[in-house]
Amino acid sequence: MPNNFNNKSNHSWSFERRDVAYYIDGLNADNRSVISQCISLAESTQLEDKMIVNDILKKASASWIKNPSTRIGITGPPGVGKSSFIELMGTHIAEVSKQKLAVLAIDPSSADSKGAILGDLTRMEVLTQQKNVYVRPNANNQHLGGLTHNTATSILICETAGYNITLLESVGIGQSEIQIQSMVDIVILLLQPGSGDSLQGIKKGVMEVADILVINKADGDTANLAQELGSELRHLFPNKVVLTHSNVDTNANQVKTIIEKIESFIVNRQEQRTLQHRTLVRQEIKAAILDHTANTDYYLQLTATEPLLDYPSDAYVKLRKSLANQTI
Ligand SMILES: Nc1nc2c(ncn2[C@@H]2O[C@H](COP(=O)(O)OP(=O)(O)OP(=O)(O)O)[C@@H](O)[C@H]2O)c(=O)[nH]1
Ligand SMILES: [Mg+2]
Repeated sequence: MPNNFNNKSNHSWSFERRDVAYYIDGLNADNRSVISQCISLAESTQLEDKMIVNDILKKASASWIKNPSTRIGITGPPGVGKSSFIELMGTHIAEVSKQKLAVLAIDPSSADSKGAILGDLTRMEVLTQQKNVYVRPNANNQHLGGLTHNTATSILICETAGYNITLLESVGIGQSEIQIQSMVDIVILLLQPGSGDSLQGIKKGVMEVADILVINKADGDTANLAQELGSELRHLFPNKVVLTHSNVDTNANQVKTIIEKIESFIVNRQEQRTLQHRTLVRQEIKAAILDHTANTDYYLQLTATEPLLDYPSDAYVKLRKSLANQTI
């Protein structure tokens, strides 16, 4: 039954809120529209929406606990070839393994062009036609830096619907506060030769976080440069897997090798996930405070009874005090 909530949301989505059973049935039936609706609810900043998602995950916990997906993060600078790589690797996984694959991609062009949702859908043309693949092309909801605290919830929603491999695209690491390594089992960093800033532009810490370094565009004019960068990185990071690869030249395509490496990496996920859980919960706490203060116009509340003192940190102290008086 549709609920009569006031459908006011910071994010634009245009369907009615339904009861939890509707969403759970849809997820169990792998209904793509319902998966997308659930992810939109997860991305909302409205408490009512978050409560529905919470309820879905609680009631359907048996599904996602039983079906933890292998979570693979694909990151790298803009234009390096992440979406094209996901198209290739995802299609290979979907065809060969017949596993259910969820792709949560970032389409940076969506922020400035109306037809942008089609952008990544065209880049992932073959992949989106696979029956066992779900693609969410604008998984960041146009959030600068790529990931939000909601992405982890979106992964759980896909797992509830039976998706057992998740590919997560993010634009760069170290740029946004929400780090890809807090929500995946393995990080693949794509780099590009010949851009001049290939090494300088990427902080060493970012390299450390990556499990596999892939130098993309090892084809045509950039083939030699890619090999050179590969040698340099192997020298700098002797314990990392460093591979050169091309999305367009089949002779330089290393997708199969990369998949083998991924499989050999993922041994004990549980320990890592326990650590990630702590990070994710901290991110949720921060986001809850931000959303609450934004949605309730906290400034007005703070100043309703007495004016703020002339120094802005008074707002901080008042908020902290009011939180300290709350019970959970
Ligand atoms: N020569 C060559 N071009 C490639 C390769 N992979 C991708 N490209 C091209 O590089 C451009 C960017 O590719 P995308 O796959 O959209 O890159 P991306 O990293 O997802 O880009 P953003 O999402 O915008 O950060 C496109 O024009 C691709 O055709 C490759 O292996 N070799
Ligand atoms: Mg992309």
